[in-house]
Amino acid sequence: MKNNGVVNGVAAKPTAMELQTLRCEVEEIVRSTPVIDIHTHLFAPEFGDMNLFGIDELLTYHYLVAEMFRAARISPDRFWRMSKAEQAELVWQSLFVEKLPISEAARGVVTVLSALGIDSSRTNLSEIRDFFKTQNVGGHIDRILELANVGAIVMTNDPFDTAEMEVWEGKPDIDSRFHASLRMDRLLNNWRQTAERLEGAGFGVDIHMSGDTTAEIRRYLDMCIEQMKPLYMAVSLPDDFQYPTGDVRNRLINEIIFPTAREHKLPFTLMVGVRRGVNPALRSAGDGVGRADVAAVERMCMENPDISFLATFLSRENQHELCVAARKFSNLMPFGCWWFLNNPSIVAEITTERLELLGSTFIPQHSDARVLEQLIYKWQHSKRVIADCLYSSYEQLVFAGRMATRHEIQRDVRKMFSGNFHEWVGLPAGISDDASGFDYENGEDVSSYPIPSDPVADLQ
Ligand code: RAT
Ligand code: ZN
Repeated sequence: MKNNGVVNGVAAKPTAMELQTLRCEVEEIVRSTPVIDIHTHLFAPEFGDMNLFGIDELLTYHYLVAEMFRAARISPDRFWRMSKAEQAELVWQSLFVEKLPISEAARGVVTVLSALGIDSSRTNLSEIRDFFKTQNVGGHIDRILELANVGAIVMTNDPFDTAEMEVWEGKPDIDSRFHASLRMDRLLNNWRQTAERLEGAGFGVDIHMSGDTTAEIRRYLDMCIEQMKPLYMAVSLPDDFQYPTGDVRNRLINEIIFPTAREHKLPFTLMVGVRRGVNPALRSAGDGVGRADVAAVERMCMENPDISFLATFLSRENQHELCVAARKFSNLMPFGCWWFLNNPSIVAEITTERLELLGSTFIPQHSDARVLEQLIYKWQHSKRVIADCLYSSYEQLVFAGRMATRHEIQRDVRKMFSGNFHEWVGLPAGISDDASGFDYENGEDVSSYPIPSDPVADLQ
């Protein structure tokens, strides 16, 4: 295209071939750009049994358990009395054998198995189990990260979980691809029990937040931060969350979370709109969604301009408002298509909306993986959609009169898949590389990171 698409002041019409080339380029760049997965429930291998992988874990993922209850007529009571192996067999039978696995979570298992060379239509569950049994943990993690093209992972670390804290107290030498985040749910959503727990552990804490309570909780968190070196603090919040109010959660946020965020330069991540235990009998599969008030987050951003916030909302209805809020507050970073939104149709809608309102200044996705191999499908599926949305943006730009160069596309994609987060959390050199290896100052690729040839493409 001549003159960058503009001839005599009029945008030149691109040829079909030019658009096809652009499309291929965008798809290839999105596929081959490594991501920092900014929110997962995965654990580094040093956490032993908490590091979940393998077919039985994949099949008993709570997204699939919820779908199984619709497909198989079994009572929750009976299901929860089964062993994990029996539960996995029931999920396999009801969602993969008796039906085609067309839901997003079920298709995800098919994607994972295909990536590992297993044809799920011809292989029975015991053969699949044999495959996973023969994998060596270290090599398996490397292979999965390479297939998913994930360079770094942020775990969800609960400072109020006894088993997890025992691991941290042993000062493990954590696999450098895994980073911590400090999850505040038990503090902010379960204050009474957490206060009692801290009191039991010898901290001067009382449920009325009197005396030294604030200082004592801060002392505990400072110790955890010293141990875990988290990249951010995070909380999931209900759909009726409000700020500011005088309730205990608001007090804890103002008196503990914000001062801690300031002192340690930690962003605060808000995941808003979950309705926990809508159907408690389904346990972890029983949570639901509700439309939340984005203005509560706006007020937090407004009152705390020196704190960086990451935010994701669970309700589809909140997505547009979140984009508008981010336009008003540059200390707010929208991220991810969370949980019930992580379906191609909704990812497409949200990503397009964000590109239109925010350009490349957001983080399009996180995996929320709980089982290692889920990284493959969550990223492969999302990246396809994100590539489509990005291509549409660049195509419209061409029609407006500007062709994007390969370098410019790479710059955008790298920012969205790692650079924006990297900057947000101030990931210091040395903790981990920016997986993209991109030098934002000079616009050069200075990566020494081993970027797999084209792992996702190989799967398609
Ligand atoms: O997506 C999920 O797996 C949910 O169960 C939640 O864990 C959610 O992502 C959260 O972090 O609260
Ligand atoms: Zn999560």
